[in-house]
Amino acid sequence: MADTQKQTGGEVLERTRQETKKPELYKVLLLNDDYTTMDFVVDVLETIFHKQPAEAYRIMMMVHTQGKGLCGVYPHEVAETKVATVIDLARENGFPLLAAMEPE
Ligand code: TYC
Repeated sequence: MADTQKQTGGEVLERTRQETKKPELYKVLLLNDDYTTMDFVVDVLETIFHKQPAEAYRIMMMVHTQGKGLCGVYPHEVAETKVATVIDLARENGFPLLAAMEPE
């Protein structure tokens, strides 16, 4: 018998646990540095995180002034891919920009 159901006389009494798990979510953050250009960070936020220009600029300035800023919240595998894509694109363009993920 499936462990999700209890039965008596062939009838289903109750479900004993949830069948669908909520995905664990992770924040993706950009970190400040002294060398990456502001324009490049805005471009990253628009292309990788699909932000509108004004929102991309706001997040970039948050990172610049506060040291880090939230780009989005994603399931684990998506967050990992975003971080890797940011770092790959930054290195291809000669910038030391860093991104990180942490549990929501
Ligand atoms: N501090 C950088 C500068 O003055 C700009 C910058 C913003 C860099 C955000 C990284 O995640 C960052 N050119």
